[in-house]
Amino acid sequence: MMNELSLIARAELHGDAVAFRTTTLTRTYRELLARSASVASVLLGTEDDLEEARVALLVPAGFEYVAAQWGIWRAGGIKLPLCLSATEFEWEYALTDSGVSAVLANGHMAEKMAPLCLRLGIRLVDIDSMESVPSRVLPDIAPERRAMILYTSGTTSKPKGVVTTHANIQAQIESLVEAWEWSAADRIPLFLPMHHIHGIINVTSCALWSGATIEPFERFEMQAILERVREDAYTLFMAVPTIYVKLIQTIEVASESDRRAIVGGFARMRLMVSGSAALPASVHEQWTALTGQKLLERYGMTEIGMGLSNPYHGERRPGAVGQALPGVEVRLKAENGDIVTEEGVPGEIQVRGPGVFRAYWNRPEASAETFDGDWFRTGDMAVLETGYYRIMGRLSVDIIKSGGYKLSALEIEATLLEHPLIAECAVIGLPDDTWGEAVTAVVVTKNQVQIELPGLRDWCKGRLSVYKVPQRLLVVPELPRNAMGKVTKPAVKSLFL
Ligand code: MLC
Ligand code: AMP
Repeated sequence: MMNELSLIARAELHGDAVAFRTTTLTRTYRELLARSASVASVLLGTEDDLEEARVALLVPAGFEYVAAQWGIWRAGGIKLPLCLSATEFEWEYALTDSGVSAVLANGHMAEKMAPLCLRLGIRLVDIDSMESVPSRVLPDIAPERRAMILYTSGTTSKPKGVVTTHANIQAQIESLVEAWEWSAADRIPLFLPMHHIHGIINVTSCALWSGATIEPFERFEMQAILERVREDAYTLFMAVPTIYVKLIQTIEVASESDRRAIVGGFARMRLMVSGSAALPASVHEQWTALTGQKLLERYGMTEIGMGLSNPYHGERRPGAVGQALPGVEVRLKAENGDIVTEEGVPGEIQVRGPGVFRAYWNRPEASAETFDGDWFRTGDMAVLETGYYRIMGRLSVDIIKSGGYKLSALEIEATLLEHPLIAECAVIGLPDDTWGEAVTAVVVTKNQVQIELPGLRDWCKGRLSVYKVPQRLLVVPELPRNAMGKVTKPAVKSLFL
C-alpha cells in the first residue's frame, strides 16, 4: 500500500512477537493490528476517511490504548489523549478547544466520561463493548497529515494544543531508536501517563517501532514494578527524576536481601534514562552509588520531541543533558539576539528539525511567536560546557515543573481567583527534593480571613488535576509589587527565603 503508516508497516513485520505483556496475558503485534483495524472501522462507519477529525482517548496505558491510537490514525483521525485523572472542567476544555467529535474510552473511564459527552453532544465509544469488525479498506494516510494533539501548559492561563504530524512523530521515534539502540530484544515497563510524549513517544512508540515488549502499569506501581525488576524482566527503564528520588528512598529502607535483589535488577539493565525535568547531579550520583548504573539524562519538550541527550556510549555527565540527538539541530540565542558561538555563554535553546511540531491548535499568534524563523524557541536557557549542554532554567517564571508535569502558574492562579475567599494570588514553584518544584500559592484573602491549606486543597481537587493543586500556602496582607504596581514573582519567591 502506498501511504501506510510506517509504525503499522513495521508492526506487520513484527507479527507474532509480543507487544504487550501483563501478569495475566500477552498480546502480539498481529493482535494489535487486528484490534486497531476494528477500531478504525467502527470510527469510520460509512465514511471513507475521518479527514483529520479529532478523536479523544481516555484509556489506561496498554494494549487497548495503542489499538485505539492506531485505530484513530488508520481511520485518518487526529488523536487527542486525555489525562485519566483530570477533572471534568479540564476534559471539557480540551474537548471543546480542539473540537473533538468522538471519545474512545473503556472501563470506569467510559462511565465517568458519559455525562460530559452527553452534555456536549459528542459520540462516546466504549471500546470494552466493541465487537471485532470484519476488515475493510482503510484510507491511505500521507505522513504530512496531522496525527496528534497534546495539551501542554505554558505561559498562558489555558493549555495549548501541540499538533504533530505522522512525519513529526516518525522523526521523533527514529532519532531515539538510533541514539539509544533500541532493538526487538528490549523489554520496558510503562508507568508514565499516556497524555504526554515521555510515555507516548519515548517508551511506547519507540518500543513498538522496534518490535520490543512493553509491560504496562496503570500508574507508577512501585512494588509491582520492583518485583519485576528483581526478576530481570526489563532491559530498559525510562522515568522522570521524581521516580528516581522515590526509588532511592524505597531502596534505602529495604532489608539487605531485598535491596541486593532490586539493585541487581537495575544494575543488569542495558540502559536507564531520566528526563522531563532536571535530574539533580546528587540524585544521579546516588543512583550510580546504589546500582552502578549511570543514568542517561536527556532533554525534550512536547513541541519538539527529544532534543538533547547524553551519549549511549561515552560519558554521561551528571547535571548535563549532552548533545543534539540525531536529526535535531540545536542553537543557543543570547539575550542580545546573537547566536552563541562560544562555550560558557548562556542562551535560549532553539531547535530545528523534522520532529518539531508545526503549530498550536487554532492559535496562529501563539504559534508565530514561538518560532524564530524556522527555529522553535523553547524558553529554556542553557550553556555549553566542554561539549555538553547544561540547562540553566526557564525564561518564564510562570512555568512550573512538578513531578515531570509542566504546569502553568497562570492557570492555577485563574482557578484560585474563583475561590470565594481569595482576593489576589500569585503561584510560584519552589524547589522541592522529591517533586523538583512544589506548587506554592501566595494569597491575599478577602477581609483578611484566614484560610488553611487542607481546605484549599480540597476545594481545588474538583477543579484541577491533583498535581496542579498547591502543596504550600502562604496568606499575606498584600502581594509584593514593583513601581508600576505589577506583582513581581522574584519578590514573591523571596518571601520564602
Ligand atoms: C502528586 N502528588 C503531588 C504531586 N503529584 N504532590 C506534590 N507535587 C506533585 N506534583 C501527591 C498526590 O496529591 C498524592 O497525595 C500523592 O502525591 C500520591 O499521588 P500519585 O499521583 O499517586 O503520585 P505518584 O503515583 O507517586 O506520582 C508520581 C509520579 C507522577 C512521578 C509517578 O507524578 C508521574 O507519573 N509523573 C510523570 C509526568 C510525565 O510523564 N511528564 C512528562 C511530560 S512530557 P495524597 O496526599 O493524596 O497521598 C515532557 C517532555 C519530556 O516533559 O522531556 O519528556
Ligand atoms: P513539556 O512541555 O511537558 O513537554 O515539558 C518540557 C520542558 O521540560 C522543557 O521545556 C524543560 O523545561 C523541561 N525538561 C525536560 N527535560 C529536562 C531536563 N533533562 N532537564 C531540565 N529540564 C527538562
